[in-house]
Amino acid sequence: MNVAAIENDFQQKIDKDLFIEPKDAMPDKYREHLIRQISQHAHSEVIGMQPEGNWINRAPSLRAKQILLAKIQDEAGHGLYLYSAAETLNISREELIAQLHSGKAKYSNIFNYPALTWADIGAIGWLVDGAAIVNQVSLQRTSYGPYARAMFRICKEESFHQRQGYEIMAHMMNGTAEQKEMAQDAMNRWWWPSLMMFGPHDSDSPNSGNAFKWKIKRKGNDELRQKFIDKTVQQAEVIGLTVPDPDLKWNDEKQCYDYGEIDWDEFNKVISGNGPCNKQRINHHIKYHNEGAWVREAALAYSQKIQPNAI
Ligand code: FAQ
Repeated sequence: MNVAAIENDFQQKIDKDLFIEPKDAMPDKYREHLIRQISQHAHSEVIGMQPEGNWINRAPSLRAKQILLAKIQDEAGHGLYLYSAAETLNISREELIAQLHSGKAKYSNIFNYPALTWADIGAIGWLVDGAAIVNQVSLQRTSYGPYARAMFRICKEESFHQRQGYEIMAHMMNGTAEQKEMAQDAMNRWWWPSLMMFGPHDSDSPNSGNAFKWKIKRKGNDELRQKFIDKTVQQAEVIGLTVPDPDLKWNDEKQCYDYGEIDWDEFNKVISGNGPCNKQRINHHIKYHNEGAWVREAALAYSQKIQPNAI
């Protein structure tokens, strides 16, 4: 088949809402688009373990520590599902990690902020996982089969993550004046970066055109952000937290909240490597990746011993 015939056949499958599977013919640009998005998603899950990992030894109770440990392990598992999905597109794990280390591949803006207090662990679970779920539920219907299937498994776990974060915030808002202040301070610092997680406005989103044509994205950045705001503002009200946006107002006509302008200069600074923790996050990943080289070598040697013909 020539290139035009392959593209035609491929687009027909997409238009019929059929999944594209690894062995199906696909345009190079679709493959590259997916590698970019899925690998960035995988890197986000793994780098996202760092701000929370910093609190395992300081969790305020054994129960809190067990929950946090389980959540962070889930994030590692999400990274593994997603790296495996990306590898079906004919790129190796080593190449994916090299792209992360060189800065070619991005990861979510949100993980370049520090987790300063225990309330930040609540805010991360509630707001960051909450934003991630809204995005990932819509990706369950993405057109690439392995990515969509990974999303089903991930969404089930993310909803536990969101609830454990909300529980921490609710608990603190029921506590002393200092605890309430700590929870509000975490809300103030994590709210705007969480809104940025959905990416630039649709009008400034260069990847959205092809993403919609190929049904990689089912909903736009702005629609998902709005959905997140509408459900989260109500949750904040229930526990007495104030959303740090003076322009936030219910719009009766549109039946959703109007909100203030996002600081896109800050977003661009953070995603181009100049946020508060970018260097720390990547240096940490490089250090432990290098220290873990012997584990990868041992696992490879073992798999070759039991399966001598395996590559
Ligand atoms: N951060 O043209 P668009 C989680 C970049 S998982 C950094 O709109 P697209 C779970 C974008 O890559 C969180 N960069 O791009 C957890 C592009 O640059 P490029 C991760 C961003 O792909 C919780 C440029 O801006 N979730 O949190 C961001 O169509 C707690 C233009 O943007 C996913 O990755 C950003 N927020 O739409 C784990 C979901 N937004 O690549 C641990 C899957 C945009 O051309 C602890 N990804 N950029 O150089 C997606 O749905 C999409 O990729 C979007 C961006 C919506 C993020």
